[in-house]
Amino acid sequence: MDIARTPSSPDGNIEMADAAVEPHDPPEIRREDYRPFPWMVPETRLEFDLGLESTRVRSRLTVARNAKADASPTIRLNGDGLVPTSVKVDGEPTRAYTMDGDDLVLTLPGEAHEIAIETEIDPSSNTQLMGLYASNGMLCTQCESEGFRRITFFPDRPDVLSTFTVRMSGARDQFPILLCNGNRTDEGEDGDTHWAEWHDPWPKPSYLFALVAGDLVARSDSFTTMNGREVELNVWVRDGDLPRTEHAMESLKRSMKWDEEAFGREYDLDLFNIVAVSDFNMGAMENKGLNVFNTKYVLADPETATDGDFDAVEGVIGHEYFHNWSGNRITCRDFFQLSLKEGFTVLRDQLFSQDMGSEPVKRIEDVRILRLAQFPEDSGPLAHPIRPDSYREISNFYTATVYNKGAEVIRMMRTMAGEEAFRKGTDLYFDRHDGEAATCEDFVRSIEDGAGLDLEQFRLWYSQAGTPKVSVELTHEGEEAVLKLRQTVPPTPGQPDKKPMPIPLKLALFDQQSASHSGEKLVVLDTESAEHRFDGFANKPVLSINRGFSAPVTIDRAIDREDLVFLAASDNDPFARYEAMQDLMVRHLVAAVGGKLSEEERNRGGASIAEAMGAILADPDIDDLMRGELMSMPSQTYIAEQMELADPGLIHAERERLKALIGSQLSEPLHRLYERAEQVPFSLDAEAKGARKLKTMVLAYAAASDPEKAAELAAHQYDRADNMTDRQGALMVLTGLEGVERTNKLLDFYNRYEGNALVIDKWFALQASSLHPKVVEHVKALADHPDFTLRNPNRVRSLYMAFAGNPQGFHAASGEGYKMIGDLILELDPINAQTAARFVPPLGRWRKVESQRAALMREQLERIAKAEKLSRDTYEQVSRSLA
Ligand code: 0A1
Ligand code: ZN
Repeated sequence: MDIARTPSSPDGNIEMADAAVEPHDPPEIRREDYRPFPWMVPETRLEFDLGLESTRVRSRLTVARNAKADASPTIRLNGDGLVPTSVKVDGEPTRAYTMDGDDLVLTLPGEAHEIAIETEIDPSSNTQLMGLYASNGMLCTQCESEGFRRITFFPDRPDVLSTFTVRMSGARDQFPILLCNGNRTDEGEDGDTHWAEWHDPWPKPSYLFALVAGDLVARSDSFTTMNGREVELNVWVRDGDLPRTEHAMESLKRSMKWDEEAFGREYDLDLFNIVAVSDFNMGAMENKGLNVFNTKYVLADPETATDGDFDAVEGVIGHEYFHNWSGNRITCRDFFQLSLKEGFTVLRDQLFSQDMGSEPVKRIEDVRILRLAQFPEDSGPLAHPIRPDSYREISNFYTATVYNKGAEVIRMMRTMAGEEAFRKGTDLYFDRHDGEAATCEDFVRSIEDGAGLDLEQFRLWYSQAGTPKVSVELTHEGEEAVLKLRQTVPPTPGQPDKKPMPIPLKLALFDQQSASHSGEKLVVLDTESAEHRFDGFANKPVLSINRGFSAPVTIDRAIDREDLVFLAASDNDPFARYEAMQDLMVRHLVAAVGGKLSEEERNRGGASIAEAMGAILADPDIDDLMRGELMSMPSQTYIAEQMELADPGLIHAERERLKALIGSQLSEPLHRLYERAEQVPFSLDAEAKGARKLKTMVLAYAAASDPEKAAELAAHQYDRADNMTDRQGALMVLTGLEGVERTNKLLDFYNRYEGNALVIDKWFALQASSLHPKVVEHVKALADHPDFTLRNPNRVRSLYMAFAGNPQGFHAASGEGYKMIGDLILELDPINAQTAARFVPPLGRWRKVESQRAALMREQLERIAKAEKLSRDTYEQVSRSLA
């Protein structure tokens, strides 16, 4: 087997012990091998002659020896698939360089030199969407993590910071808009071509470089910063998309204001540009002063975007903007420190969204994402600490662990310090490390010093993988409540033994009669086991623990069902109420799937869950957005996580059965709720959003209990919808049902939105994630649809990621679902390795699945591993999944 990319020195900042490596075994890069780069690059000048098929790049780097590094006469400039057409040192052409794999290595005699290199690239054939590529006739870049080396030779590592000046020229009619980082300093025309010169005054690593050239139009606005700096804001899109940019612009202004208020961070250029592109591997990218976004996170209007889409746009705009400080002003020393910028920035975007909308609902959503994406990662073959120790391909480490668990880890520091002290810690961090390429350790030390917190043992959260489990037991003796806690951190690949970690648990002890408690407490469990005594309880209180999800752990609590019902109805912490409802359902489902309940017990258990939910439907003190959360059932993935070995077919069947039981027992109040919600006119305020959430929730329960009635209601909702939330919700339910309305509405939806790529993505995703028993056949047919293409990551994800997350299809007992994903990975790998590798983890969970399916999943991994050529991305994920 061969690999598509050369293995030598995939990351220049870590010196390789041995460059001659087997091509089918790409080298492992280790964090502990970090060495500072021997050279500094104070100035970088780039000139681009732009063309879709051929772009010429001339670079001029001033380099000087780095006194803080071991001296070396050679300088390694990373490249990826580049051929130098000219190399000069101090103005003199030279042939005295060597190619080491894809890298260009020069020997430099003096203390400081100028290196000039020319390359020529073909953006139109760049299907990996890394480096400079063409998308819909425009040119754009993606450089994180190692894309800059596909544009020109450079020390492509985050600890080499340089000041960039860029001149770009191209055909005026083809590329009327020319954008780059920083400020535009000059522009001009030369016949049919025009040019622009840009200068970014802030030194930055190459991964933050960006360039965009194309036929774009902007929504423009301005923002005045807290110190009176006037900033020009633009959201650039293709003609026709302009009406859908208002929400993005408003979100940007809210982000700028919020970062000043919440973290004291002010924007530092006179211009901030956002560009939307339709071919993009991820969500968006924080390039200095020129954020590049997937269209999915920019374009939104009520007709084509759901409430969830609106929230996502706001969150991602915030996330990228917040990177200007947590990521750009302070960047990462190496990519092992990725969580330094990503974990912190996710926390910042979560807090922003909490402040813009409903705090408890946002918290529940974030915990749901963590459980859906990160918990399975942490309990599987790809588990890694938030600061990994090694990698073969860094693109594989843009994970839920680095991002979402990383955010939870910093959130715990905030919880332990308190908000005010935490802010002192972040102020100190921004102050101390401004302009540097920092480490996670730098961050922790700043919080320690600024907040006055001892985080010595807490650092284990950065080095140990795996989700800790906390066993909880509450007993009552005399007037005392005794709380016994015990933690275990499960073994993960390469980490068989773990040390106890500090786990901050917010808790309250409820008096059942008065449904009140005498104040929330914070207990930090930092030993394997601990006991806490609480005085003054004549009767045994009810324990509410891990309130607000204060720690990213699983709680195994010995608690009566009645107490859970009490908490679901009466806890004053909305998250704890949600958790109690989830717990009630998870316990029931795990017992039912495990064959531990008789028919009668299953019905009785289901009936009592429905009763608890009935109380939630009737509670006048909850808003509808929260009600929707309390009504939602635990995901199939989360239920499977609670079991040693999961049978996806059985879990699905039991979950549907419980849904049907709730739907029929609560049919009347659910329909009353629906009728009430139907009266609320469209708006983007919380009340109307809550009403829309309830309507689709009711339809989903009805679809399980009374499919005919549900189809009728859903068809009606679809027809009278004046917004995408209602229309998509109705179509989601119909897509899972049999019948003529399914066909009609799917056809109508397609015809209505043909040509709108983001909505057609929804059309694919709805069918691929549907509960319909023939979903496998549907997805096969959709793969042959003329609108399907492997070249567009959004389209690939809308069909196949939706399918891989659909237990009905992916886990079909025949193994067909696994084979479809296996086929996809093999076909996509040479086109877009990064996206292909993201489909490996679903197959990698085979160890947690019953033996017959597990064998079929493994078979696909083995088939992929045997492929003649495989990217480093896919190779790493497959080999780790099989190990
Ligand atoms: N730093 C970005 C994520 C990102 C990473 C890699 C990319 O390459 C395809 C693109 C974006 C963020 O956290 O938003
Ligand atoms: Zn980020």
